Amino acid sequence: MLKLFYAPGTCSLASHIALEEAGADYEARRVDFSTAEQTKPDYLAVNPKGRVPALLTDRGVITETPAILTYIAETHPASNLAPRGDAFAFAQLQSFMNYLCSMVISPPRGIASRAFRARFTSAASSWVGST
Ligand SMILES: N[C@@H](CCC(=O)N[C@@H](CS)C(=O)NCC(=O)O)C(=O)O
Repeated sequence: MLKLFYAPGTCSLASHIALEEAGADYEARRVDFSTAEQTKPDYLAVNPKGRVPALLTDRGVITETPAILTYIAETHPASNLAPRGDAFAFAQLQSFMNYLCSMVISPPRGIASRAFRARFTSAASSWVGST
């Protein structure tokens, strides 16, 4: 069974949603940021980067949200979470996920910035409109 290491109010929500949408057989394991559990040896053994999300699979741990989302989509094809057999559409999906991860949640230009929010809204609208 898959095990998702997550913390409330973080980017791990995307992986959590994808697991639910896929109807995956998984267990959610909360990482307690209030005690800095992500910095403790037990969690660093799961993800040495000390961050969530991390997805434990039968072949090992996957980190980085785009990689986790792609894995969930590929292992649950019936859920149609990602386009299959269409290289361009798949690249567009990768493009958007990587944009979200590298720009939107990364300070100081991240979503907290008012100027960035306006640009993000415009970029997201055009992406959604193109699918
Ligand atoms: N590039 C990673 C980012 C992971 C990340 O930064 N996670 C944050 C929560 S959104 C975290 O775990 N922070 C822990 C900390 O700051 O100590 C991804 O895409 O999954």
